[in-house]
Amino acid sequence: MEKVIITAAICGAEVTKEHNPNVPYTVTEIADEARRAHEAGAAIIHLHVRYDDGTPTQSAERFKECIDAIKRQCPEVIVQPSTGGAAGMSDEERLQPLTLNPEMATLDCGTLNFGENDIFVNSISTIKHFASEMKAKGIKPEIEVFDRSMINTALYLVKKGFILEPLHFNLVMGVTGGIGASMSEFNFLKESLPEGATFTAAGIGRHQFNVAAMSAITGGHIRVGFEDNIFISPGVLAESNGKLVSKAVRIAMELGREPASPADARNILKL
Ligand code: KMH
Ligand code: ZN
Repeated sequence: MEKVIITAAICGAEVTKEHNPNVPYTVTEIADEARRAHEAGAAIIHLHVRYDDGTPTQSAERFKECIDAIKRQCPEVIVQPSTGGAAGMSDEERLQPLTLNPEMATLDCGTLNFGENDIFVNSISTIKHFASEMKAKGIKPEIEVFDRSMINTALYLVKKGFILEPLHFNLVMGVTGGIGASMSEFNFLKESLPEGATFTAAGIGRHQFNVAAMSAITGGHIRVGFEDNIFISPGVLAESNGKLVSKAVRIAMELGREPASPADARNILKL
C-alpha cells in the first residue's frame, strides 16, 4: 500500500481547554499527547508550545523542554516546530525554535485575516528572512498555504533561491479569512503545485476528515489534530489527538493508504 504521512498538530496557539479540556498546555501534557498521536500512526508532530496557563509562547527554552520530553517517549518521531506562533507575535519571537535546529519547521507564505479579529502577518521580506534562516541551518520548510496566492509567493522565493527543492506544502483549508475546503478549492490548490512537490492537507473544523479523504485519494498526506479541529464527530469532543489520528488512519486505510513511519516520512520528504 502507498504510504501516507500523518502529521498531528497537537495544540496550536489558539485553541484552549475551554474549547476542549484535552488540549495540552504543560510539558507533560504535550509529550503525552504527542505519544498518543504517534502511537496511533502520526509520523510528524507539528508543534506549538504553551506556558502552563495556556499562553502561547515561541520561547526556545520551552520548545526544548517539550521536544526533549516528546523525544523521551517517541525517539523516532519528527518534530516540526511552528514559526507561525500566534497572530501578533514579532518575527524574532516566532523564529526562536529554529535555534534548536529541528529537521523541519513551518514557513508561512502570506498574510491573511485569521479568524474574525486577527491578522496573521507575513510580508515577503519576513518570509525571505525565515526562509534564509532555514536554508542556512539545513531545516526543511513545510510551506504553509492558506490561499492560492501563497503558492505564487513560494514559487517566487524558489526562483530567487530562498527556498530549495524538493518542495513540501501544507494546504490549510477552511480558516475564516483563507481559502475554503470544498473539493473544487482543493483541486485548484493541488493543480497549482509544481511538479515533484509533496503536499499534506489540513482541513479546519468540520472539514478535517473530508480534506483528509481528498488528500488520501489524490496522493497527498494528511494533517489532523486539536490545532485544526477539536471534534471526533459532529458535536462530540475528541478525547485526544490520538483519537483524531486513529480516525484519519481508518479513512486512509479504506482508501488504500497506510501510515508512514517516521523513517518512511524522512525518505518521502528527503529530510
Ligand atoms: N497560529 C497561526 C497564527 C504555523 O504553525 O506555522 C499560525 C500557524 C501557522 O499556526
Ligand atoms: Zn501551527
